[in-house]
Amino acid sequence: MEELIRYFDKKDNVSLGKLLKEVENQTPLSYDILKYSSSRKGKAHIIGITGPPGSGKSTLVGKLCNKLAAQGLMIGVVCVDPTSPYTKGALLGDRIRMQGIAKLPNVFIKSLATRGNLGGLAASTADIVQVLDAYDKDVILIETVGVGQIEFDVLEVSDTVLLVNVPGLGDSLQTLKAGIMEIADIYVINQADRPGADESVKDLNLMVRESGKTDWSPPILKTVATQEEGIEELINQIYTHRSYLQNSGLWKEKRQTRNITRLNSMIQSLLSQKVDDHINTEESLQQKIEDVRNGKRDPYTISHDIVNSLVANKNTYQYGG
Ligand SMILES: Nc1nc2c(ncn2[C@@H]2O[C@H](COP(=O)(O)OP(=O)(O)OP(=O)(O)O)[C@@H](O)[C@H]2O)c(=O)[nH]1
Ligand SMILES: [Mg+2]
Repeated sequence: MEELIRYFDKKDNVSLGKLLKEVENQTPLSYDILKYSSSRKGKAHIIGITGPPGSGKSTLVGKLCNKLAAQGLMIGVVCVDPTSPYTKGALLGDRIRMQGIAKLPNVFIKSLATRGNLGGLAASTADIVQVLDAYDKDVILIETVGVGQIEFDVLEVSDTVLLVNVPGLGDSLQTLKAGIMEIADIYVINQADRPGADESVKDLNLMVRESGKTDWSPPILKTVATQEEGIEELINQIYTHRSYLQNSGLWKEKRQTRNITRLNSMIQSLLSQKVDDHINTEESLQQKIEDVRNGKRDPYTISHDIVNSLVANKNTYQYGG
């Protein structure tokens, strides 16, 4: 543990990289890293950036990083690379790197692969963000493509969600999952140098006003990421949203909710591990399981039997961690 704490205190990108690698690979050490990092209350503003492939998320992240880094902020970037058949996302991290931000000393970039499992990444993204937060980052930017469950999981860990679209919304809106519209706190029409940007802003305005239920009315901004146009205004709106969260109490509430979500998911995973161990070691269960396999007994009854026998054995299955 002392050595871990030293790593945390070093505050350099090499040590941070090592800690994150352990967490990403879920090594035995990752448990201690997460335990310790959750005890260090971070201050990071967590920003999720989502939207259809090619809308300019990485370019925007690069420009945001440049400006925020120039303000002296410590920044963490997480690129979620969905190795899904829908996207060519394996290059996300590289594209951000190409924006030149990897050279900035106060910007740290972490690419995460999904191991081909939609949604399977969720816990790990939250873990990575937690470690970055504990490592005193001021801002954490998470880029994810607008596809499937991963996106919702990633956005759940975000304080502020940016939805990046391109002009010609009619088409791109259809590629977005239902529900994603309501998650966004700031709408960006990027590539506003292309025709139709104003119409898209109008269309979005209608949609957003229809679904508006909270005190926050999401702004709709135009940007040309490649030309660095509209980035200042975007940063202003990000800060405005942060103030809104803090003043309304939502900032605190989101963190409390995440703590409970984490508690629940840890309980689930510990329990499921216990059940697996129990099934593998309890001789008396093997015949019952075989009977379920052969259709002689039903899984409804036997699942209860297994859980009941685990509970009856609870003293021999205490958790030592
Ligand atoms: N014309 C124009 N092109 C842009 C703008 N912003 C980004 N691009 C270009 O659009 C392409 C895609 O940009 P990325 O930043 O990689 O988009 P992305 O959303 O990260 O893409 P994925 O990660 O693949 O989903 C690149 O060729 C960019 O140079 C813009 O404002 N105007
Ligand atoms: Mg990208």
